[in-house]
Amino acid sequence: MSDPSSPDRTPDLGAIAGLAEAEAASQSLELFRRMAVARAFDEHVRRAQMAGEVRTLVYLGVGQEAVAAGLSMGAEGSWVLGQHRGHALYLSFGGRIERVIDELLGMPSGCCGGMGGSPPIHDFERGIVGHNGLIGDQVPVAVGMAMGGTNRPVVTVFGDGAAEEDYVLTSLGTAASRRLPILFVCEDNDLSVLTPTRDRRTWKLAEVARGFGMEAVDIADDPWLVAHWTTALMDRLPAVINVRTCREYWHVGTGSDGPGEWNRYEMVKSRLAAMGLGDESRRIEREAAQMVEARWTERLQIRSAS
Ligand SMILES: Cc1ncc(C[n+]2csc(CCOP(=O)(O)OP(=O)(O)O)c2C)c(N)n1
Ligand SMILES: [Mg+2]
Repeated sequence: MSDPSSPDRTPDLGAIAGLAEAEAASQSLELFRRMAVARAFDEHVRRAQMAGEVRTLVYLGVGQEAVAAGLSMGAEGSWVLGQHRGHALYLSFGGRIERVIDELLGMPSGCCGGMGGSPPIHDFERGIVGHNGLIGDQVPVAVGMAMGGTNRPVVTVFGDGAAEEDYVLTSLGTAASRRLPILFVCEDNDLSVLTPTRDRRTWKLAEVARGFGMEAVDIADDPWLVAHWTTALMDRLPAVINVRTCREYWHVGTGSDGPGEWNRYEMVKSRLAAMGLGDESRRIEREAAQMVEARWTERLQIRSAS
């Protein structure tokens, strides 16, 4: 029986040599910009919650931002339906930042009127649908959208825990049988709350998907690799991408159990430096942090004045 946790949980799973180096510098820097904005955002949310400015429950995706960044580079213009840990997905797909800040600050101008908090953040005009908290339920909803016929492809993102829900597995089967235009992306951090995959199941999602007759890949969260497979598979839907990634903070809230198994963000920065893009990436990182800080300050002032 295969062990889904090991030895596949490596930062090099599925690596394709020369992929990053073959990419145009502007694309690589945009990929990193999306990661930097998402990371600066969630680090700010963490500090804001610790300072008492954000009171709602927050699901931080620090460590996992390469998945949304890579995916958004290859699936621009799609409907995207994510799960509760969705700030990076929202921002990478072009969700308006003030609407999510206002939501987390409990303001009526937030994307859910300040009543929903972290999971249901959405920006329908940009094709981003939020989550209601029932793990994996976005997957059958996304399949329904693809079945109903939309003017754009559908992408749905879910966790490795959600992959075990009966309605997620039957949704994969339905999409495979009907050849629906949908990309399933499992953001596989190896954890369902605190339970690692090896204590929950023996099977691998990519193998199950292939059994249903869909193309599927199992890769690490190298953002160039995620973008590569997203672009390739968008022409061959339905398909599944299982992405091994690492969560740096607790399931919910701001706590930490120490560093993840690998630090993709630092790895990407080192790679950019080796490609001669170190100065640009440092500038992008600085500007991302400044933009995030400025927007939070502005929204807090609006909240105080109202
Ligand atoms: C149907 C359902 N069952 C259980 C829960 C409780 N629950 C909330 S998050 C979670 C774990 C989800 O793990 P995963 O899908 O891997 O996402 P991650 O938190 O790792 O991003 C569980 C079991 C729930 N919200 N909905
Ligand atoms: Mg998980």
